[in-house]
Amino acid sequence: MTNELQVYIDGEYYPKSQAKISVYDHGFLYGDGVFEGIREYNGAVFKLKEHVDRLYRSAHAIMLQIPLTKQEMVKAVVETLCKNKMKDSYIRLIVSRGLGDLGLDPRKCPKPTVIIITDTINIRAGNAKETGITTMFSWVRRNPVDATTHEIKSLNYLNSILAKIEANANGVDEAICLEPSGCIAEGVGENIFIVKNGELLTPPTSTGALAGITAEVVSKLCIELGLKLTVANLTPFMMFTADEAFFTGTAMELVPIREVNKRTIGDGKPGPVTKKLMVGFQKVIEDPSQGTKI
Ligand code: PXG
Repeated sequence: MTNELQVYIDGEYYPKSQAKISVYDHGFLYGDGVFEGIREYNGAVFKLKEHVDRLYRSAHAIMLQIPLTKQEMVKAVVETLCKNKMKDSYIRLIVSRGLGDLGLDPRKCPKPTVIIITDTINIRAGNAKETGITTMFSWVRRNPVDATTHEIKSLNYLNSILAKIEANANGVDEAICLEPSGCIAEGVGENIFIVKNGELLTPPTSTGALAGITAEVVSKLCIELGLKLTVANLTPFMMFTADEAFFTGTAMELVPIREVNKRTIGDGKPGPVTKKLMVGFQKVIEDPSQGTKI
């Protein structure tokens, strides 16, 4: 039990094996809560402010009052990382509605539960960055924007999980989710970009996609590198006939897509625009000024 990772729950630290919450927590009973996934690179938390801001926006949208100020949340994240002596980690912030009874009424939950996990994540196949990954359009449509939209980073991820199950069942690396009218929204936990004639295209958040922080980094990189990026509705046909495509996300980082529903994208190899952005992205994450030093 020595050297076990310590998990923050409501201001106290518990060893990973003892870090538990009540079965009456509405995060567990109803998926009522919000979360963030953040990376720490070489002792600096990447875009911590942006992730904390998004956490509070998600909470605001579900009328959940986080019992810490943003500054206190940042301090708690840094303290948890220091306690675990971590330099490269994956940080999971979770704020659930908290302990209640078996009725779904959030008013039954007087105090939200705040959890900070600092661990590692690996969702990519070993050589995904070199070879690219295979994908498929899932039959599971993204929830409409006037339902449990993925614009909110909520604890309701069954929509993404159903799509992921479909990819797994078909022996494909990742699923792509379409929005109700059939345009492309995003991956299960990644934003998506395509390249056509040297220019980039990505879907708007009105497809119910999350406004990704990695996608934002990539759009800034496009400006720096003089690449044209347009936010536009993308049809499955546009994806089939793209020259290049890639996913962005905190966990996935920037990963080329080489196939969609058995159609090869471009020549099936990471293309020049994707490669250029991957090099640029690596530089950004290695730049300590982009992160919060712990
Ligand atoms: N779309 C959705 C639905 C997400 O959940 C992204 C896009 C990418 O956003 P960022 O800000 O990370 O660039 C996400 C991110 C996990 C996990 O298991 C969570 C995400 C991605 C991958 C894994 O914690 N969410």
